[in-house]
Amino acid sequence: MERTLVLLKPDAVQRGLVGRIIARFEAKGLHLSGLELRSFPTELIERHYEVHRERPFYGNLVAFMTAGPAVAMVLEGVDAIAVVRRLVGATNAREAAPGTIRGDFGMSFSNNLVHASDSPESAASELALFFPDPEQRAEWSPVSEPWVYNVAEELS
Ligand code: 3AN
Repeated sequence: MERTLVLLKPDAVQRGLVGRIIARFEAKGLHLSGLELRSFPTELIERHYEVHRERPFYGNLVAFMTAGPAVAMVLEGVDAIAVVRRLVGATNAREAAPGTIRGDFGMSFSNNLVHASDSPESAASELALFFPDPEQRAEWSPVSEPWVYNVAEELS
């Protein structure tokens, strides 16, 4: 099992899309092991987007991400990082493929609804940033797991 960090950005919260977006991840077969809605402090968002600090859109990105509450979640599944990235779609929501979350719900490059970790290294550091306390998470296995996966081939 792999874990990935997903953020539902303030536009997803303000537009009332939180439930529909989470439902897509759950329907796919991923399961939640952490979930929190709050207004994230500027310093945390700045650290999260540290790699973009020199880019021209950095200031707007931090302002947007701190303009209202957002949802942070931990999603688990086999190959969860790559699976979630494919469900989310391309960064520019106008160009994201129909069927992806950004492709179906977004029209913006900046206000693109979702963040998802893009590698095992970024997942590890982003999970440590947004879910530093083990008590923020719940370790559990869905009863559906042996039906979502082929146990002999994929979970052994
Ligand atoms: P992704 O979230 O698809 O991995 P990144 O990590 O390249 O995209 O960019 C982080 C965030 O910065 C994006 N989700 C988007 O909100 C914003 N962003 C990236 N590139 C641009 C750009 N050229 N103009 C405006 N915002 C951008």
